Parts: sequence; structure tokens; C-alpha cells
Amino acid sequence: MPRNIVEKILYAHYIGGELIPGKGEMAIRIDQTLTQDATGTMAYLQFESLGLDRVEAGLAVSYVDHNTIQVGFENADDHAYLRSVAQRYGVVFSRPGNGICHQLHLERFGKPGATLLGSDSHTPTAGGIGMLAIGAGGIDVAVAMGGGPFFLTSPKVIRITLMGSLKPGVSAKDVILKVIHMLGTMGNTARILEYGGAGVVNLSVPERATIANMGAELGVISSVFPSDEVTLKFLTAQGRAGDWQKLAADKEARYYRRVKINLSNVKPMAACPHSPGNVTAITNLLGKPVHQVLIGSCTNSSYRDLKTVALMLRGKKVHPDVEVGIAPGSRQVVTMLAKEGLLADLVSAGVRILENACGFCIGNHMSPATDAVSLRTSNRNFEGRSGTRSAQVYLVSPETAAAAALTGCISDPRPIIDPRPVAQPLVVEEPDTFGIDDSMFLFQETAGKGVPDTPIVRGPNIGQVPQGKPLPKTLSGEATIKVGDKITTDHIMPAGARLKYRSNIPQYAKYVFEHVDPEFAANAAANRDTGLANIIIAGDSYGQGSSREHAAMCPMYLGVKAIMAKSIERIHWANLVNFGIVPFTFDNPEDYDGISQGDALLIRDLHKVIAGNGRATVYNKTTDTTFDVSVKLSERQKFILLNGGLLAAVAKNAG
Ligand code: MIC
Ligand code: SF4
Repeated sequence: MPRNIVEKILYAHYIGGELIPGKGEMAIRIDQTLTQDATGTMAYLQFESLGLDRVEAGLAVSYVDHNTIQVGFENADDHAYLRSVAQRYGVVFSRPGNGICHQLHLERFGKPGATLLGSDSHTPTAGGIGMLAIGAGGIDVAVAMGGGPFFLTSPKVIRITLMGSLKPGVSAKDVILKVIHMLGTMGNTARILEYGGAGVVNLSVPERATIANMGAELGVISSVFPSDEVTLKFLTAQGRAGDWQKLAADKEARYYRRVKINLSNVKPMAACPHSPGNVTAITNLLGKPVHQVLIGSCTNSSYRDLKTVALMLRGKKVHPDVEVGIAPGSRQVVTMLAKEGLLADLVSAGVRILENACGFCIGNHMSPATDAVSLRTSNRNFEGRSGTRSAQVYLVSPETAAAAALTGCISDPRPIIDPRPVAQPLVVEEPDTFGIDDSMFLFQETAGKGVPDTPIVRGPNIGQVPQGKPLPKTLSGEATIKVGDKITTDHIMPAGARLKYRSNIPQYAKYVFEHVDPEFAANAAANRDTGLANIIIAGDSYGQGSSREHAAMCPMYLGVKAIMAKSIERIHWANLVNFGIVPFTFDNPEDYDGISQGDALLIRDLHKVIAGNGRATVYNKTTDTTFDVSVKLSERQKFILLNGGLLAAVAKNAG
């Protein structure tokens, strides 16, 4: 039977479960895992609690890239813990300063046809190299590191056929912004995007990776490109030709839906504040004054991207009213820029060179001024994520960012990149060899085996994973908070300045919904202490964005037992189940309107509801009305919820 690329990878890794797209769960084998420091400490604490001697996955890599600020002892404690645990259990450790996990994984480890599970929502970046790469909560990654399966909804595959080639001044970021414009940021949960068509060969692997990266903003499970001669060229230039295999869809392969994009017609685009889904053409924004331009993040920090920017700025100065910063994706990128004199071009143009890490993208530095307009090449512009609530963040391509750096306002990069008939357009080719230096990847020789007598370093910032309690028989609680649509995990569990508390749940839990309702954490803790359950009422697309399981773990710690939402995004939904919180959705979305914050809500026989068909009638004691909610669960998920979360369920199963 003809198969698409996604089916080929899934069948090669199939362990069991449902194979009908969109219906039920299937389990797959994971070849490689990836963690980063902000989600990694909890992932490894959970891995430790599984009681295994070493990692069982073919390759496990622990990156330190999010929290590299080291103000106070907390980040450094995290790094020391992660390093020791990596050595002990056979994980490759990428030292702080080596680069951003997704860029590094693409460069050094990604393999066409293999599966990758990462505790970061942008793990699908590796789809650019033909991997099936999926973002998940840390506990799911811990299980996969231990050799356990990963469960996903059997996906509906959307084929995106690319034709033609990009015009000078238009790049991969504009393509993915166009895709987001076409498909939206909501309602894509059980889908995978598979790219194909004659235009694919005109995109380099880093460009494909930019496109796969921001599939996360659509909420899809992953995005996958074929593996072809362009992939082989990239792997050869990385000294890894042996990792290549051809991967293409069969001629008659079937898809759930087909979309066509002619690359030749794509124009420079931007995502306007405050959602990656607010996409418009750059031509609609021309002349808007810009105060800050930041280039980097796992979306746009490759050699190709930064060399393009450096060449655009070469011999010029950044506009005096604009602060410009560049954060390269990896040491490889910085070293190559330095060797070619491009770093000097950037510095002499007046660019601030930032660390090759997530940095500004997660809002832990370079926050814009009050009300400032910030143009960024990153992937998320949720309100407040930059660290400044009133800032207006636009997501653009490196070309558009560099154009604004020069002109001081939103400008079309095309006339700058392509000044014909005066001169030739600026085109950056992929190099024949990348500068390879793996010296900041530690423990490669003991990968998979570990060094059993390594002492685990646990400084005071290394806390414990909170234990979930079995669900109450009757859910009697308060609608402790009512929020609207598109509540992101950044709203639920702020990062930025609070990122350093990721390993300390009682401390971090104090900031749940900090910028939405500053009283929430105290109110929820008070309810918990009197035995009253906390219930979160939400609109559409609750839990958009990151994979941070803290957005479930900290609410669990505060005694949240259920969400009642119009819809819930995939990774967050799975994290809620993993931490024993029931992710209900309204059968009738209008019932959302009838609930107020503070209402007393009741579900009788919650155990029966969960063990049965997941349908429940909620009694609103405050208004003396009822409404229906439901949750669709596999037998595995029922077991997890009834036992108070995945760790408790694993312990019970082992028992
Ligand atoms: C993000 O981009 O939001 C993050 C920070 O990388 C998160 C992970 C985290 O919260 O630690 C993600 O994308 O999953
Ligand atoms: Fe890091 Fe930003 Fe990428 Fe998240 S989106 S992994 S914070 S660079």
C-alpha cells in the first residue's frame, strides 16, 4: 500500500494501538531524546524516580540553553545537577555556551527517518532533516529515555506541496508565516504537516528547519520534510553523510488534506502582536517606527540567516534609534561568522552580540522599553513574553529584521537584497563544510552506558517532583479563575524572570497566572488547604505554546483538579493528564458564558466518569444550573488520571 513519509516513519516505529487517523492513541518507539535545562531538571528528576540504571533510548542529549543568565545560584545549581545526572545515566551533555538545542540537534545528531522526542515544543525543528520529531512534557521524555513508548493520537497528515522558488529578500520564515495564515493557530491538534513537491529542493535544510520549527505555532504534532540530495549535502557538510537515508512519499500516498504554496509568490510577512497567528504582509506595515531588532532563536539563527544579515549590514550602521542584537544558534555558527569576518561586520555596524542561547526569546533579557516596537526573528510574540507587557512584538524574517535595523522602521527587504539593475541580489549559499567542533558535548564516549558511581550534585535549587493524589470521588470545587481564548502556557506559568525557579515547584507555583490574576496562586492554595478543589474555566485553545509541564505541575501543586475549556491544545492536554488534572471540554461551548469566577461547581462520581465514557454533568451550585462536559480518554489515560498522574500510575503498575 502506498505510504506518505509520516506513515513510513510511524510504521517503522510502531509498537501498538490505533492506526485510524484522528481516532485513539498509538504507541511508537523513540530513537533519540532531547531535553533543555528549563524543562530538563524536572525531566531527569522524574527519570531518576523510575529507578533505572541508565538511559535506554538510542541517544539522549541534555542541552543547556534557556537559563544561562546565572543571576543568583539557581541556574548554576541546575547546570551542575544536569551535568552530573547526564554522566551518571549515559546522556550526552551540551554545555552552556554550545548553543540552542534545536539548532545543535539539527547540526550534530538529527537523522532522516528516525524519531525524536524532546521536552520542548520546538523539537519538530528536526523535521527539516526528515525526522519525525515531537515535543512533549518532561515526564513523557523521561519515559522514552527509559526505553518506554511514546503515545500520540494517530495523526491526520496534511500534505503541503511547495512549488517554485523563493524570490530574493523572501525566506523560509515568510513561508511558515504564510502557512500559519492559511491554517491558523487553533484546531490543528491531531495533525502532522508533511512537505513535498518540486519546490522543496529549492530550500536548504536550515530553511526547512525554520518552517518545521514554527509548525509548533499551528499546534500540530510535527512537521516533516523529505530527505533528498539537499539533506545529503547538509549531512555531508556536517561530516555525517553516513546518517543519510532517502525518504520520500510514495506516488499514490494518501493525505487527509492537501494545500499548495507557490514559493515564487510568497512575500515578506509579519506576525503582529500578540499572536503568531496575526499574520499580515510587510507591505501593510511599512514605515512603522521600530525601537528594537533581535535576530536569533531556534527559528532563525543558522549560518545562512546570520550571514545574510551580516552582509546586509556590511559597511553600514544600524539606525541610531534602534537597538539591534544578534544571538547565533550555535558555536558552529558563531565560529564560522567569526572566521569569515562577518562578526566584525556586525559589530562595526553597531549590533550587540548576544550569547548563542535562547536568551531574548524567552524574555530573560533584552526586554524592550515600555510600549516599544520590537521586531524579532523568533517564533512567539505572546503578550508579555518579551518581559515587557506593553511592548509590541512583531515576528519577521532575518531579512526584514535587518532592513528595519538599517532604516529604523518596518521596511520591505526586497529592494535592499535585490538592488538590480544596479547590482546583483545578495544570495547566501550553504557551505560545503561546516566548522565541526564537538568539544562542548560531554560524555559522548559513555553515552548510553553512563558512569554508575557519579555522585549526583543537588544544590539547594534542586527540589522534588510533586506527587499527585488520586482523584477525589466527588469533585467539589470552585471556578477559581475564568480566562478567555488562546491562553498560552506563558500566561499560565510565566518564564522570563521567573525561569530560574523551574526546579523548585513550591516557589515557582507562587507565580501561576501571575499576570492574569495575581491573587490566583494564594486563592488556590487556600482552597487546597481547606479541601476544596480548584477548577480552571477557559475558552478556546487553552494551553497554546510551550511544552512546559510546569503549567500543569504547578497548578496540580496548588490543588487544581480539573480544567473546563472550549478546547485544549495537544501538549498541554497530555501534561494535564500526566499530572492528574482532568482536561474536560464543554459539550456545548455556550455553557462557558454561564459560569463566573468564584462559582461553586460539583461533579458526582468522578471516578465512574473517568473510568466510563468521560461524560459528566456539572452542577453549578451558585447559579443552580447544570451543564455537560466530557473528556475522551484511552484506557491508559484513565489509569493515569485515576491514580493521580503518570508517576503514581507507573509506581502502581510496577507494584
Ligand atoms: C518556549 O519557547 O516557550 C520554551 C521556553 O522553549 C518552551 C519550553 C519551556 O517552557 O521550558 C517550549 O517551547 O516548550
Ligand atoms: Fe529557546 Fe525560544 Fe526556541 Fe523556545 S522558542 S527553544 S525559548 S529559542
